[in-house]
Amino acid sequence: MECSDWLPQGHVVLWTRSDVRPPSPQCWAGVSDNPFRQRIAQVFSEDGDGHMTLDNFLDMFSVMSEMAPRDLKAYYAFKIYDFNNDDYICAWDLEQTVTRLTRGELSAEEVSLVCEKVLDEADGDHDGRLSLEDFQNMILRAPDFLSTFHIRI
Ligand SMILES: [Ca+2]
Ligand SMILES: [Ca+2]
Repeated sequence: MECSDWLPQGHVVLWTRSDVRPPSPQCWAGVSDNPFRQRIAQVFSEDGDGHMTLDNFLDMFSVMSEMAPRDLKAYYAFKIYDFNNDDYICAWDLEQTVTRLTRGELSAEEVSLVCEKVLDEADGDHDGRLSLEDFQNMILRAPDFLSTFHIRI
């Protein structure tokens, strides 16, 4: 399993500590093949820059585990999709999200159509952007959302 293409340099060695059990290969596969891996690293790193400490790693893998409560996963998924870190998912954030999810297979018009539709359906208070509450309600209505969006957290 090749992880060095997304791991912050110099941090891989931490897993050689005997008191830390490395995540399963399946878990690594989910992250290293994830179009959001850069965002995930930013969200879980203390400096917001993708430089993760051992604690940050452990947090990340506990959120990604099957056992993590859905609300916790939703909270981190929200942070990951909030690209400009203003605590709302606006149309622009959604465009970044959809573009990554579809791995560039949609045209710009198709991407904005999808974003409009998501906003339309999920923007409960009609302020044109998704708050964490809007986002959580959307996930409640569509429980498959997190897995559909290829984020195994
Ligand atoms: Ca935002
Ligand atoms: Ca809203």
